[in-house]
Amino acid sequence: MHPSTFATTRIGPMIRAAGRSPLKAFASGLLAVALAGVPTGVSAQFAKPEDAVKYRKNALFVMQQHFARLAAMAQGKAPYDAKIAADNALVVANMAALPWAGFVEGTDKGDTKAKPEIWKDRDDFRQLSEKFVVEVGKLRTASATGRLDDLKAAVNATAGACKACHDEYRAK
Ligand code: ASC
Repeated sequence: MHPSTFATTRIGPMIRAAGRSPLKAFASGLLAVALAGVPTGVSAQFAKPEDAVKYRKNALFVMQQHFARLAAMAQGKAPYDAKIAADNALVVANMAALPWAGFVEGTDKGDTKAKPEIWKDRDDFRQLSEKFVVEVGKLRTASATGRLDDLKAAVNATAGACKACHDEYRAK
């Protein structure tokens, strides 16, 4: 689904249906979009191969920055704060859907550590990315319990899913 279609279908009716307060309806529409997150069908289009490489690297980078905040809490390097944990896990969960579209055929060249094996073992790579997305979903749930032990377990499982893919498919 195109992002603008998504926004129109979600926010549009809410605004129109709101006789009493369009502003309130708009706010709740935005909230609905935020909670719904990135639509699972969304994927970027790339004008050139370098854009696909840049896209996946940047998506992974942003995701990592937010995962690092969770990892710091899990490792006792930052104070545990349930609200900050939940906020960061939400960003990670949304970002987790994005990088995979950037692994376009023929983009094992250039400024990338992606190994050619990704395109030889497509199914395995997809399974690892799907496993990762599942772990990130659990991470989001764990971040909302308010228990540091839950966060620790989910951070470890997620890091394991990161590593499983890196070990096979990312050059050193
Ligand atoms: C991180 C990070 C990764 C994973 C991986 C887990 O924080 O940037 O790539 O965890 O190191 O082994």
